[in-house]
Amino acid sequence: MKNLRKILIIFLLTLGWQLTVLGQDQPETSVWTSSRPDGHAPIGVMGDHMHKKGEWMISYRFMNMNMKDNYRDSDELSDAEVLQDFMIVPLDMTMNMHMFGVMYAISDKITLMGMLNYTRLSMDHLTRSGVVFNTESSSLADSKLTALYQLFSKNRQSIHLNAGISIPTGSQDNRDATPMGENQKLPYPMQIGSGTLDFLPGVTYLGQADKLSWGAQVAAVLRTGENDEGYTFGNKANFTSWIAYRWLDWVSTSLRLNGNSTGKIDGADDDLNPMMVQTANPDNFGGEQLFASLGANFQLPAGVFSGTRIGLEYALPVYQNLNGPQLGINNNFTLGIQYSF
Ligand SMILES: [Cu+2]
Repeated sequence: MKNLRKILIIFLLTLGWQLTVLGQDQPETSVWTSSRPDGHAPIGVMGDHMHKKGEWMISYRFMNMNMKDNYRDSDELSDAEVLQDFMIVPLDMTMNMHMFGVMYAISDKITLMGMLNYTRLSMDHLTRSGVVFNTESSSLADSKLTALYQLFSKNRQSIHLNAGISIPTGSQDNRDATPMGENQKLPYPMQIGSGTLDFLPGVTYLGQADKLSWGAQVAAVLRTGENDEGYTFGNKANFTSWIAYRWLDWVSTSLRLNGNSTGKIDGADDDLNPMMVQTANPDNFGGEQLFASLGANFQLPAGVFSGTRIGLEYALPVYQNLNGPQLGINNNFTLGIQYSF
């Protein structure tokens, strides 16, 4: 909780920084507008913007996340240290996600959003006897349906509520060959779906000046019930805030902070042996992380490419305090393309 407080303080400081920017230049319009490159948040933020009544948007995002090095609290552990307690140490993990999104505004105040996600995971391990092995899993992940409801839009600032659900379309019975044998149940981080119906509440704040823009979002993942394997992933709180600068009519760059706090796994999958490897122990999940990212948004010129945007974002961890041993995140890259009509 002490670290959660630290994340909150950083978040509030950046929000304060953003609000001081507010009075600096004179507005050319009085309402917040999405029709500028930074009219959409950095591409890693979901549900950041609304659409005008009758407008559609389709999007595709590719996300690559690399995990490396084991942590207990904020201390990095060597492979040998982890192998004192477990037969196997995870060395690194890669997550590749293909996310397909649709947005449609049923009114100026309500935008609906749906998201499908295909995920591929790969993890490398080392055993006490020195054998290196890899496991992989891939499937459709959980699907999301969200309604965005505008509460406020005045003086080039806007606030909307995010009300979403996550439908458990992802698998929790991924298997692969391990030194234990063929077709073994893979540990929790290699499972792609939560297996539970999850609620996704949030609030998003956006503001604009002539060259600058900023925003903040507080969001949560609240799990309900227990999945078929007998466990529930931890709830998650996420805080993010960003600032962007519009260099030209078609390009903006952004700086973003993103902090999260996640709980441990509740319950356990009886097919997994928690003594074998850290990733099979429900206690070695969750913690607090803070990331800083650099991003760029491009709004392609009118004509053939009218309504098309491209966004890039690269994030690095600033702080990680993990219930461990647990693999930390090394970097995260997102590339997205959006088309509105
Ligand atoms: Cu959109």
